[in-house]
Amino acid sequence: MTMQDARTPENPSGAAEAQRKPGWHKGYVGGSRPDIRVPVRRVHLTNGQDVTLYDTSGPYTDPTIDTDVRRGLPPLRENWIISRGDTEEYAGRELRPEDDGIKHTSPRGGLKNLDAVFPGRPRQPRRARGDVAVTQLAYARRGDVTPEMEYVAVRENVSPEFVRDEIAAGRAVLPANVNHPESEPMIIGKNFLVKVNANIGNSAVTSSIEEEVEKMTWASRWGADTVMDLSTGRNIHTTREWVLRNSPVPIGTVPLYQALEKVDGKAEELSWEVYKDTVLEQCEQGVDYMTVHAGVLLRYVPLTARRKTGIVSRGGSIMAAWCLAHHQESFLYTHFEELCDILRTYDVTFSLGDGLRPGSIADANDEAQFAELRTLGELNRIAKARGVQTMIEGPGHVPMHKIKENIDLQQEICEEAPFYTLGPLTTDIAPAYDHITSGIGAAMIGWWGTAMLCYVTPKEHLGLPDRDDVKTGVITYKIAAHAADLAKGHPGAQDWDDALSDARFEFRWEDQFNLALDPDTAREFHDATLPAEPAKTAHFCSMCGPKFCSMRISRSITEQFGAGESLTSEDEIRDGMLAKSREFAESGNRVYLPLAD
Ligand code: IRN
Ligand code: FE2
Repeated sequence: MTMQDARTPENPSGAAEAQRKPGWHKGYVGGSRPDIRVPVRRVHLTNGQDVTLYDTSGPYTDPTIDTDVRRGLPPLRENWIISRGDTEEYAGRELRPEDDGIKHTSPRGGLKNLDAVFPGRPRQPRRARGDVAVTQLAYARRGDVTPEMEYVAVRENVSPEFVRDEIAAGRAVLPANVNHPESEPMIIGKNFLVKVNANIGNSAVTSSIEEEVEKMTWASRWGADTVMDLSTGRNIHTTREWVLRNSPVPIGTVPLYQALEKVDGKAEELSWEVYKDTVLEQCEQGVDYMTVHAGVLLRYVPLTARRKTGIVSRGGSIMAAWCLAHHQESFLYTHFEELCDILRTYDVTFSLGDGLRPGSIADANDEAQFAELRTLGELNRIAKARGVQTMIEGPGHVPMHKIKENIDLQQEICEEAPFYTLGPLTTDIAPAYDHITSGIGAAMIGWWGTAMLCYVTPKEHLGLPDRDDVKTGVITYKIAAHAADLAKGHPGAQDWDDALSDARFEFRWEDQFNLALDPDTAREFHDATLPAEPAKTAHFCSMCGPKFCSMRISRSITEQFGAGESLTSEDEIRDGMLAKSREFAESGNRVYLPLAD
């Protein structure tokens, strides 16, 4: 993107912004080989400096790449996957009408033209040659540094060997299905930047395929590091295909939801066969990680009976119903090893689901939740032994004083496997504001070691998020994640804050907007009270006006007494204030100050 190009990630068309210079452009940082080019966001400041930020927005913000949702993104990782020589193409599982949530009996059929599932380039699924692990975990344990590992090392500003060792230890995962070559490698682990996931998904009543693809690109544009497609109902297979082929971020799913569709929503009719078939379908499509609620055991279900809100996890309640109907341990638990052996031949990462997470403050950290956590610890060891990358989901509604205990236990029981947390929501009293009730918990748990935060939108408990809710959820969670990065002392995390603070202190309004997580809203709020263009260079904002602006006053004092000296004397401060007061009067009580340069 040139400096003249008005396209920005917030405004891909550039239409309305034609007059304004772009606040940032897409850049790339190279690796040891020409095909490792790590995207970054370079914010241009008016003082001539650049600030480089992590970028999740994918090729959509690179005007040199011609993106077309009907064709899909360029398969960035394809050569890396092929040249490892341990995978092969194969015919793949045959698609069936019910894959798209349409029953055999439906008079209108479904998936009528299978070629039309996705119009892009023809693609055959790929899997391991033989029953071996083609996972980043297996490579890391062998001592290999893959191009994917090097890519995330550049992204995170650490050494490739450090990335490899964290993956080998099971402390981090790099979700990268061999059938999702379009994805830009990223890493989830407590010794890396805290990541954010955004959920999308259609419902029976609303939302089209295009809308879901648009929600995915929208979420990654605002900083979502992964996206989960939680679609149910019609077009489920086709929607996922479009999302995957166009997604620069790893995609997660809950295969159980689709399996349930295939048995008409009757939990007791689920079986290992239906489930396994659905997992294979999604592995072949390229899903990078899957939530598996294998920790819900028959004997844990009664533990939820006296809870205030019982079982609130969708997957958890489906599995509890199955266990009770059959009076057996679930097929997810009894076939877990077989499931591992499937996932490792595609490099699909486990996200072991928290089916018994509390749904209210009253139920936090109870026996049901911790019993399941112990089982997840056991499953984590099995998955790791079979070469499958694994993270652990938690913990729902948890008040602030119980969060530390929760994550400490998870880290101990699951041998530091990445914790992937929903919130936690720290109070139940604010429906419509649960992005905030949960953002508080997310910041705390991120600080204490959560690797990825599952966003919560203002619509939580109330309805399906629309585009604005997705943005609000992502921004809220980026705040929590970054606050956690700062508290953890992640190297370089504070550079962003420092750049924004400098811009604020020096009254560089444009720089403040461009550095903001949400430049559009920051600019809009400012313009609502001070719409005139000169106000953006005026040395105050409308909050306290020219006279009482604390930044203005302390800046004047700094200028007067020199930045190095400490202002200990009250007299000096009062003198400074008096001088400024006189200066203001002498300048004719002028509201706008001319720019110094
Ligand atoms: C994350 C942590 N705990 C739960 N999650 C997310 O909740 C998970 O990643 C997935 O998006 C969703 C699964 O919800 P149920 O089926 O557990 O309610
Ligand atoms: Fe909830």
